[in-house]
This record gives sequence, C-alpha cells and structure tokens, in this order.
Amino acid sequence: MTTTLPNFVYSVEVEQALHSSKPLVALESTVITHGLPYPKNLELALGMEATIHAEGACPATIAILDGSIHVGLTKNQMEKLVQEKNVRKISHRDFATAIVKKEFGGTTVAGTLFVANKAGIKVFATGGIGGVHPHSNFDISADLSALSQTPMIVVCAGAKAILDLPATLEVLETKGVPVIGYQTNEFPAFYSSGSGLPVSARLDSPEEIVEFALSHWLLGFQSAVLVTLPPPAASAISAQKINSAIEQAQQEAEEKNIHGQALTPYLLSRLTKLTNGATLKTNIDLLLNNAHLAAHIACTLSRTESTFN
Ligand code: PSU
Ligand code: MN
Repeated sequence: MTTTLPNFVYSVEVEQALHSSKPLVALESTVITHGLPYPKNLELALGMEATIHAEGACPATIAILDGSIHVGLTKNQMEKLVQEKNVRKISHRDFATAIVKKEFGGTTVAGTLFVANKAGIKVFATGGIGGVHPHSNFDISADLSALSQTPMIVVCAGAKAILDLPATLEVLETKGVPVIGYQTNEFPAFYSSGSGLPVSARLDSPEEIVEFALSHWLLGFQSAVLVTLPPPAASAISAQKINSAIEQAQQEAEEKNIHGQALTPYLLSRLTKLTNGATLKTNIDLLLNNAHLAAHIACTLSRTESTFN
C-alpha cells in the first residue's frame, strides 16, 4: 500500500510502523516552517517526535522536500527543511505547485490531513487549527473543510486566538465536525484555557475518545473528530492579558495590507514580539502537550483495533 501513491516518500520507520500496525501520530510542518522562529522550530519538531516515541508510538512529520511528499522525516531532512529559504505553505491547492516546481513546503492542518489520510494514519497532533479570521468576509481556513472531509482524530488547543472563535465553531458545526473538550466543557482559546464557548461533547480519557471516534466513523461519517485540550496550566495566558496584543497585531496587519496565507504567520510572530516571547513559550508547551495526548490516543486506538482483527 505504501508504494502505490505517486510523489509519496515514506521514512523507514514510518513504513515499518504502517506494516506492523504500530501506533502512529502525524505531525504538520507549517508550524515548523512558518509558525515558529529558528532554532525553536527545530527544537520543537524534534521535541514532539521524542514525546511521541517516549509513549511507544511512531511520529510521522509530513512535509514536501524537493517536490516529494514525505511521510516521516529523518533528522537531516528536518534540518534541511528549517534551513531552506523558500518554503511554500501547503494547503490542498498547493500540492501540485510544489510537485511540478520541485519546491519545499510546510503542510498546514489541511495539507497534513490529506497526506496522513492517504498514508492510513488515524491520529494527528497540531497546535491550533485555522478558522474564520475576524473582520474579513472570505478568509476562512481550508483547515475547516479538510476537517469535514477527513476521518482522523485531530488533537489541538482549539483554534488560534487570533481568529473569530464563535464563527469558527459555527462553521465546524455546519460542516458536521464534532468538537470534543478533553477534560473540559469549554473550547480552549489556544493561549488561554477557556473561551467561554461550549464544545459539542466532553470526554475524559483516551479510551473514551477512541470509542467516540470509532462510533462516529462506524455510522459512516467521514469527518475528523477534533479533540481540544487547554494549554498546560503553568503556561496558559489569561484572555484579558493577551487580547490587547491580538488587537494591536490585527490592526497592524490591516495597515500593512497583509492578507491570505501570510496573515496567520504575521500575527503569530507579531504576538511573540508584543508579549516578549510569552506567546511563543505557550505555543511550544501546548504543542508538546498535544503530541503527548495524541500518542496516548494512538496507542489506545491500536490496542482497540488489534482486539477486532
Ligand atoms: N498551529 C500553530 N502554529 C501554526 C499553525 C498551527 O501552533 O503556525 C498553522 C497550521 O498549519 C494551520 C495554519 O493549518 O497555521 C493555518 O493557516 P491559515 O489560517 O492560513 O489556514
Ligand atoms: Mn487563512
């Protein structure tokens, strides 16, 4: 199965894990190429992989190198990716561009969902999904449609706080994506633990999440199950503290006419400056936290599936 897709390259470790039904966790790479500054991005990428290994699962970081879609990167490939100057942000529409132009690319949540699903991976950890940008008629992340089309357990800290969270939840509801609060009734706000907005269901353990996802898919639904967990308490920032920085960054983006794919990376890096690095620390801590839960879920899923087979 792993050799039939054109332009797909599997790492030795991922290929072996797929063949032996070992638990796998997909990881995105836009967070590495566009979301975090060097060398924190490399440290984080390797840190998420180590966290997943420590739980007995196999990490599969997904990215485009020289026009090939890689599922699982070696340390050398990871280093090459973070040093590359021209890296495209890869959502669904961008794969063919990167392939024909032999480019490097960091896959977004949408892009990673597509590749991970083709590879047969069922669990994916990210920081925060994209969503509906405020004050903008049409900037709605492709992450939301991809989530509605891809049967995957996606672990995140909600949607990034730079977004219109009520509108993002409305779109997820319209598209039939269950939004699970992990040990919480509230949708987390990425940097902050709560948004005041309700999730569609609360679940408290990896076992409950696996049972939920299998029931959802057994009914024939094809959407992702979005598992949201708040950032670790020690690194969460209160909404009150962060909101004025978010407003300032948004206003600056408007003045500089920054839109489309460039907007999210611009806002994230401005926030890091405006908060003296506090948002960067929270972002990294929550990514590691999400990788940890995703690895637990992947191990639970693989145990559950092996009792059926
Ligand atoms: N989570 C992070 N940092 C990021 C992202 C997520 O902690 O940089 C990326 C994801 O790859 C997500 C993308 O898919 O931001 C959303 O971009 P856009 O709003 O342009 O769809
Ligand atoms: Mn966008």
